[in-house]
Amino acid sequence: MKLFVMTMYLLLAPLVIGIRADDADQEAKGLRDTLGAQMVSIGTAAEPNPIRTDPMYAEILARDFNMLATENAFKMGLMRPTEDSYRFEDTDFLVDFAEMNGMDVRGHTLIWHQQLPDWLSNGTYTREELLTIMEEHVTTVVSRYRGRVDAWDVVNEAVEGDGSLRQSIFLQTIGPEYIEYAFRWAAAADPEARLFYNDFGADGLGVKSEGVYRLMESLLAKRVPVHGIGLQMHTTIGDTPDPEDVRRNMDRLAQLGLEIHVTEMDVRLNDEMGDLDTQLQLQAQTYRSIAEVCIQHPACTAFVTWGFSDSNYARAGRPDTPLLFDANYVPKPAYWALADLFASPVLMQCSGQPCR
Ligand code: 9MR
Repeated sequence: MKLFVMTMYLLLAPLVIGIRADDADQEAKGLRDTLGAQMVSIGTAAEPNPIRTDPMYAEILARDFNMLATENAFKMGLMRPTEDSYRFEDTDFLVDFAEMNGMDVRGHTLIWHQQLPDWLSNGTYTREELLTIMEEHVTTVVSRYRGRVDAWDVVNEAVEGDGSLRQSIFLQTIGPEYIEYAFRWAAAADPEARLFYNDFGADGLGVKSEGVYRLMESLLAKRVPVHGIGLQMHTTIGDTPDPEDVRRNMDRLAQLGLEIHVTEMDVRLNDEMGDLDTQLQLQAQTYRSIAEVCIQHPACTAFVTWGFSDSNYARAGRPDTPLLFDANYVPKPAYWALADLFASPVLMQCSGQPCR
């Protein structure tokens, strides 16, 4: 028996080692280098603590991605312990890390109705007072990182599922103008930064994406400095937007002159869709099909996943397995699907148009 196993090992070893060598080459290279010629950034959301404490996390982050989206660190609830103070340790750390590793930064996010500090959500403010708080916040944060944060999610998730504006503290206290104020203050604080509106559930076509489109149209008609739109792309296998609808949505947003980022892609599994292997293959296909739409679209300049490891601790405690690496940082089929797509020579031809 032992002899049989040894013989089989010797016969198969070159094959096995050969496959591993290819995989190892890709892993050593990283997605960002494979994608290089496609002129699309490949990003992921990241947290400061895993970078500080887990060398493997930091290594993969810098090896595979050339854009770092701040998952939580810029949110007001973390940044503003009191009305008079700012906490910049984590954002400084993330921006430094990105710079040291040749990564662009997506600053997420300046104005959002969630993760607000208690002093703000429990306070009672007049319209003028809340405008002053917003102006001070946007101006202070954007000025501090002027020239270092490449793209800001200036306003996040301001539209409801039915396409109307969300009834947030900002809308109720200030009115719909809070959105344009935020963009104008951000532009004044860093005229070079790319300023984005970011939302979920508006990736393909439908009532919400129609509402988001109309919001963008009206902001641009008022010459509000909004440069881009973030399609978050939180999905579940079996319930993902049709890639052709995403393409059509990108087309109309691009016609408004907007740049497009896929900003928070993750793909949750669903046990109703088959055994684990089947689900992982569907997950891989979903990542690939959306990334392909982005790469092929002239206006889509970044493809960003919402974290990269399924490890609970690396994902701020969210118990899903929707990302490119498993909890032990082993690349999943989704990783290989992206690597294969990014290496595809066909896509590098830029579809007969000038390469971006
Ligand atoms: O990933 C973020 C998680 O760690 C936070 O607890 C959560 C708080 O609401 O926010 C998550 O990120 C969200 C992002 O900021 C905006 N779009 C939806 C994201 C996933 O929930």
